[in-house]
Amino acid sequence: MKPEMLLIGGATERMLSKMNAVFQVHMLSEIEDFDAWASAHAEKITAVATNGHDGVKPEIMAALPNLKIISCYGVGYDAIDTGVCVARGIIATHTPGVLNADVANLAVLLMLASSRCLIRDDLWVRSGNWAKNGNAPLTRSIENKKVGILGLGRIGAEIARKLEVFGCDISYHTRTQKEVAYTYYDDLETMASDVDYLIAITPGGPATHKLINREVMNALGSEGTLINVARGSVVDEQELVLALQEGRLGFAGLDVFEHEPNAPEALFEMENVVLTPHTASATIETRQAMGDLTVENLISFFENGTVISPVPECADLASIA
Ligand code: NAP
Ligand code: 8YV
Repeated sequence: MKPEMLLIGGATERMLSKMNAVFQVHMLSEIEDFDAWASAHAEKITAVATNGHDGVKPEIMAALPNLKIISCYGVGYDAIDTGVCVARGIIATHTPGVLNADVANLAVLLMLASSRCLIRDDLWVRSGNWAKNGNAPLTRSIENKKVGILGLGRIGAEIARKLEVFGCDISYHTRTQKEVAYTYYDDLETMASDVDYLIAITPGGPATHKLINREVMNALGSEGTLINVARGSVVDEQELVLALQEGRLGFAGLDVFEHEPNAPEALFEMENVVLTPHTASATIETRQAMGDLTVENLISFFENGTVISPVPECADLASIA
């Protein structure tokens, strides 16, 4: 008898074929009446696979009395209540490390695209503006600029390392100072007032909720650029729109938003803003590595009781599994 699992959200063909080989997979997207499905199957579900966006809703957690493992396709797991996991002895796993390079690449891409006005200049050529009106206005260089990174973990450190190539002067803000050569700020607003670019790459959740508020954006200023590859919740989005509209903040490169898949329409017309649809890790190579790790965590748990990459809150549970 294969163990039974619930798949929340999508999965690649590669993930599905590996999951189907080991598990009987129930797909939430195909369940029309959840309560009816739950009364027939919920007791047999011991595993859930999900992603950073969907997480596991409280009512689904509550409906699965024998859940033992939640495997998240993504490093950020703010949509999974780890307090409930620990209390119920459920191990949550995620996909740290394998996406660092591509997420960092998108942060650098957003910096370059916003400072070099990539979208405007692409349109300049396509629209015939070049031939009609001549050269596009000059843009700004990222060379030797001051960059403040909010969150210097696995990905933040990779962003810093990549920006060294551009001669950037790197500083960072985290709750605890790291053993690195970059300048540490224990106050985010002070760092924002000292830098040209502020890059957010922390986890989401209550501890980082709207850390980038009106004061921080004002401190970054009318020549400053905000890059957000963390979570929409880290930035006060209403204040972001106002700051850009009123010219208190100069530029923004945004991969994540408060109410995905929606982004504030006010941003759509802004030439000083570059938007991507939460695609920092969305390369074929990185998504394959994330998918493999997501499935390997599940299989490892059922084969030998261990997991490869538990979330920190569940590390103790994982070691006694
Ligand atoms: P990580 O290694 O755990 O690093 C998190 C960093 O954030 C640490 O330096 C941590 O330092 C800092 N931090 C946490 N809470 C903070 C707070 N309240 N104030 C200031 N700093 C805080 O995580 P990671 O692997 O780099 O991933 C970071 C996050 O990036 C993920 O959780 C996810 O939300 C986001 N992400 C987004 C995408 C995307 O597609 N856009 C892709 C991957 C990841 P301290 O603990 O010392 O504060
Ligand atoms: C994913 C992410 O796109 O890893 C993360 O935290 O935000 C992205 O890599 C997300 O998990 C949705 O699957």
